[in-house]
Amino acid sequence: MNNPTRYFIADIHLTDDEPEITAGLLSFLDTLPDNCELYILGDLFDYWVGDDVNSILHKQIASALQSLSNRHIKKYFVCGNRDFLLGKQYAKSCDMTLLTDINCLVKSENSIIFLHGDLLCTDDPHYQRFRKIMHCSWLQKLFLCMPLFIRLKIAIKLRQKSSQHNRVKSETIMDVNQQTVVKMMIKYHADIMIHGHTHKPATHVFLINEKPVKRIVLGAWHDGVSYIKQESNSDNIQLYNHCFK
Ligand code: LP5
Ligand code: MN
Repeated sequence: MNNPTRYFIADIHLTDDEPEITAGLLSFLDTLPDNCELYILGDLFDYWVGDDVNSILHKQIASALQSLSNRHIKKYFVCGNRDFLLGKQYAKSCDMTLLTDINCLVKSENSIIFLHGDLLCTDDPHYQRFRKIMHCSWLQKLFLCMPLFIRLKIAIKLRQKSSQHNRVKSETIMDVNQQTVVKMMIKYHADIMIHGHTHKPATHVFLINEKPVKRIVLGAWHDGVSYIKQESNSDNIQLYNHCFK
């Protein structure tokens, strides 16, 4: 069976305040070849407080993603720690499939596992506890019932708190835990792991049971494009980073 060419991106952090990032994403989408697949691994938006927001930015992105369907490009979305509330209604307006936190693409015997990446930061118990609370479905439902101005206030407060906390956390605490990576790769029989979140684009090669495996980390889009391309019907998978044109 023919596998399509696959593209992976994460951590675009779209916001009204940085139109050059939006423009960068829109031109990247234009360059995608027909019939490929696009996997968005979370933090597409800087924060998401509900599908009902309906801003110009949200509509512009939905329309750009939706129009990729005319070129038979399938879109998949894994939520990040900023946009975990992005729901079915918005996904439908983008003609994009919502995926679960951890996903596998099966190659011949092994697989590619992909996720946002925050689940791998297990040296940071404060964040993992915070994440569990944020993912409580009753709390999310309650939050989504609140008036928009209150939701926005809470999101801005959480962002401020997060920045304060991050300023005093060490780089190591905010990076992935290697044992967690290995455990997850073994569990999913993966020889390639793809994630974002840490904003540290790199390809790490290491051994699991004496077999070389790869962890490819996508970069954030603050200054340019970062994507992974897996060639159609091939094991060739590469990370690309370049400045916005
Ligand atoms: O996002 P980033 O890169 O700054 O840091 C992340 C972790 N921080 C977060 C928080 C998000 O940035 C906030 C997103 C808002 C989403 C919209 C609102 C939806 C609300 C839904 C309610 C159900 O994810 C950060 C990690 C870092 O990545 C690296 O991994 O360190 O983790 C933290 O900062 C968590 C703190 O360490 C602990 C929690 C502090 C929370 C304080 C609560 C204050 C309550 C105020 C409420 C009004
Ligand atoms: Mn993130």
